[in-house]
Amino acid sequence: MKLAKYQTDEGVGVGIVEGDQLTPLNLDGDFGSLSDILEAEVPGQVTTELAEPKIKLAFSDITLLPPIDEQEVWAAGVTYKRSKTARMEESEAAASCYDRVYESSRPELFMKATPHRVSGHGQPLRIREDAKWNVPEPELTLVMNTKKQLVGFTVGNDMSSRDIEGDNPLYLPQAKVYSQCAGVGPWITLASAMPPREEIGITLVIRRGGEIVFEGDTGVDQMARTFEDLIGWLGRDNSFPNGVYLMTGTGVVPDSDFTLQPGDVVDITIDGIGTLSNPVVQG
Ligand code: DO4
Ligand code: MG
Repeated sequence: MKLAKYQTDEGVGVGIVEGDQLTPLNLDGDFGSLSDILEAEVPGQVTTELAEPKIKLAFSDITLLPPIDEQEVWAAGVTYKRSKTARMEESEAAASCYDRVYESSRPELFMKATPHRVSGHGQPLRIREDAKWNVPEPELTLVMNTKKQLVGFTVGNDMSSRDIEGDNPLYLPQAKVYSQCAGVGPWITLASAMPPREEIGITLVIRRGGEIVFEGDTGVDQMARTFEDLIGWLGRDNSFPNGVYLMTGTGVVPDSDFTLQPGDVVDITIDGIGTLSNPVVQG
C-alpha cells in the first residue's frame, strides 16, 4: 500500500495510490494526518478503514506534496563501496576517514534536512550558488514513527556539493544542508508492501534538454549495512517526537567529471516505491 500527501483547492489530504489515481482518506476523526497514520499499530489496516472508496482523484487534479509532516530527515553515508571510492578520490585529506567509516561498526550519520528544506515530486531541488561540483544521491529512505519503528519507505535524493565536501570534511553540513537540499517522495510505501531487501533496485537518470547525460543503478543488496543497524545507531540516546526519516546512503556516484546544471531533471526510481522526479535550480 502506498500513501501520498497531496494538495487540492480544498486543502491538504492523504490518499492511497492506485495506478494513476488516489483514493482519499477521511482525516476528520482520530487520524488527522500522515504522521498519525504512521503512528498506528497497523498503519495498513487504519488506512483501509479511513479510505473513501467512492471518491477517486486523478493525479492531474492534485498536487503531490512531499510525504512528510514534522519529521527530521537524517542520512547515512559511505554505506556502499561506490560511495567510499568516490569520496576517497574527491579528498586526499579525508580519504582515510571514508575508508575507516566504511569498515567501522559506527556508521556515518548526519542531520540532512528539516521539513521546510524538503522538495517533493516535481518540486525543484537546488544546487548551491557557491558550489561548482554538484551531484544528486539516490537513496532508499526509511520512514520511522516516534517509537523508531520502521513503518515505510520512500525515495530520497541527498543533493551534495562535492567541491565543498572535498575541500574539508568539516564543511560537510554546508555541502549537504541548505534550502531545497533534499528530495523525498513521491509517496510512502508501507513496510508490509515492500519487496525483500535483496530485490530492491535503485536507478538514477539525469536529463539535460531532454537527453540523458547520466544513467546508473545499484541494488540495496550492495549496501554494507542493514536497516536495523542504521536505525539502532540513529536511535542511540536520540528521540524523535515527530518521527524521523533516514536516507540510507548512495551506491550511485557519477564520474568525477560530471556536475549537475540548472535545468537538469533528476529521476530516481526505487523498486516497490516509484519514481521521484525533480528539476534542478540554482540562484
Ligand atoms: O561523507 C559524505 C557523505 C556520504 C553520503 O552522503 C553517502 O554516502 O551517501
Ligand atoms: Mg548521501
